[in-house]
Amino acid sequence: MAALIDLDRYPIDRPDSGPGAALLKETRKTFEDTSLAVFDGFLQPEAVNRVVEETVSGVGERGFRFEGSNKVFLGTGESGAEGHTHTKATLAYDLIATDSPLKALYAWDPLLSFVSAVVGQPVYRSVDPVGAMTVHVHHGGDEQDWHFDVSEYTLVLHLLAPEEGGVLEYVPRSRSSVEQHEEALRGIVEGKHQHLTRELPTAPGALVLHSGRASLHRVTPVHGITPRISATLSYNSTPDGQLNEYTRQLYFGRER
Ligand SMILES: O=C(O)CCC(=O)C(=O)O
Ligand SMILES: [Fe+2]
Repeated sequence: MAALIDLDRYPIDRPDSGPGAALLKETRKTFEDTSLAVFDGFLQPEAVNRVVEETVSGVGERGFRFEGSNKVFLGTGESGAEGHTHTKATLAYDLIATDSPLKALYAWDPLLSFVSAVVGQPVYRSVDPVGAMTVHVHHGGDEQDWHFDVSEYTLVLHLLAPEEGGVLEYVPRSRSSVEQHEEALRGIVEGKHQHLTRELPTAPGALVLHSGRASLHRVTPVHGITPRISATLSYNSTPDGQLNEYTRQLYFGRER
């Protein structure tokens, strides 16, 4: 794993060691306060390059290009944030190479234990055959509009940064207020509540943990010739967590 992850900086495999325990303690606190945790330079540069290379060829051959708009509450068909679009190319889990570093990372139990310890409850990898872990490519002009995820927790790996844009905007634990007050959603979408919103530019090698089912988020429009590439690893607090057919059809062009 040391070839993939900077384990000196992030000793997630040694939670009982001094540095491992300190990292866990600090991350738990940050996640509790903000429902976010960001680890810059988590992936080794070599691993980042390898995944970018395999993605660029894979997406051309096997990727699915989605062009539409999100419904805010994914899977319910409910809308709310009109006027924004969602376009990107996605490589589904079953189309990512078996020997990809991404699959090794997702299968690595210390990472699962770390996520569980940070969020404060046992989590399970998604069992979705298509969407458990995916790679996303946003080209110039692409964006992903405001939404809540189907999955409870997500690890996002930043792999390639565009020249401009492609910022993850994230409104921590905003779901109940958005569900209860129509104007809360409108305010966020119209940028009136920017003080609530965290903004994370794409930083290749960074790992981001978020709770996307509880927190409204989006990826701002990408500009320039370099695409934005990211991977998402999904987790739930139940062992049977997966996407619904609506979401699979939307993002992968097939129901399973
Ligand atoms: O940063 C990304 O590419 C994915 C953003 C997102 O919607 C998510 O992680 O759920
Ligand atoms: Fe999301």
